[in-house]
Amino acid sequence: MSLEKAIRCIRKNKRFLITAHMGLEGDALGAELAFYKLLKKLGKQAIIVNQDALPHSYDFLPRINVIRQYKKDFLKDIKFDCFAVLDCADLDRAGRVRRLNTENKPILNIDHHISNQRFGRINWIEPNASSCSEMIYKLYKKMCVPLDKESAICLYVGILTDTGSFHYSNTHSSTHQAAAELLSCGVDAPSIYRKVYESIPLEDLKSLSRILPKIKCGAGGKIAWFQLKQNILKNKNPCFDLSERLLSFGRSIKGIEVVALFRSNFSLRDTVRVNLRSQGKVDVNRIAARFGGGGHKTASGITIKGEIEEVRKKVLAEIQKQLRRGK
Ligand SMILES: [Mn+2]
Repeated sequence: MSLEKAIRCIRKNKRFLITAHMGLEGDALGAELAFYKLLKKLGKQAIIVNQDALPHSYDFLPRINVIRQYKKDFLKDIKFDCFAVLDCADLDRAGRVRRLNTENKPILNIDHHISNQRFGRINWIEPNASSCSEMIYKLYKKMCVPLDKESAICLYVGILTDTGSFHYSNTHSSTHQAAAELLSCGVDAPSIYRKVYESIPLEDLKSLSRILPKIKCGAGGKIAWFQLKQNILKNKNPCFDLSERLLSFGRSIKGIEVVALFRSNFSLRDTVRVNLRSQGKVDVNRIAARFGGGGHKTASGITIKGEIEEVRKKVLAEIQKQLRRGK
């Protein structure tokens, strides 16, 4: 089984570079930090490097300051034997960090996206896991590494955010079992919830109220979408973290099957970032795959080259096609 292979890889190697996908969120950060901690407990060396800056909303995660941001020419002297990529369906999602693997060190690919491209030397992929964090939890158990409060907080945040607080269809009994044990390690669930979901800066709430009226609906009320030009966001903050909010507002509309969010990309010019969410009838991983993206059946993402208007039309047409097929 690939979990065993992952464990062998961890035991065999000494120095690890850990990374996750661009557009950092709870699962990527939680899994990275808990994996880092596990390696440290096993007496290994580890460093976490991401392309993107840390979103301030996760400042409360224990040891978040060990995470470093990629810079050109940096880390030239840092040696590692294993390049661990977490929560990435394909290696491109790691962004420029992949350039650090100049010596082609073996890649350990740990992920739960059904669309995972198996780009690693070792691929431990569990499409049924709620989150990458739940997989790292499994790693702690399998390797008999004791959980402490800090890693428990990180893992809990990853599971919480990737399951939309335990209500998406990726929430299984194993997910609750993992969460239960994390709580017994001292995680304070109400305080974590408050930090993750009820700490919106007033400015962000105001921009949310400006963006919400821009919602559009189509296909007889089955598709909702937002199209955001860069200039709608007051501060061109690449850590803009309201997309998840917009998507969940979209999902909560009566009768909606698919929600799409189209954004001009900040870090990559002339591209559009598309996020898709489905209530289950439409497989949005399949839609994303048509445009070179991927993810899960009910949540996926794509980066598409082109002008936002034209990208929106193409993607919406594909969603409608799938909707008709699903009838
Ligand atoms: Mn994830």
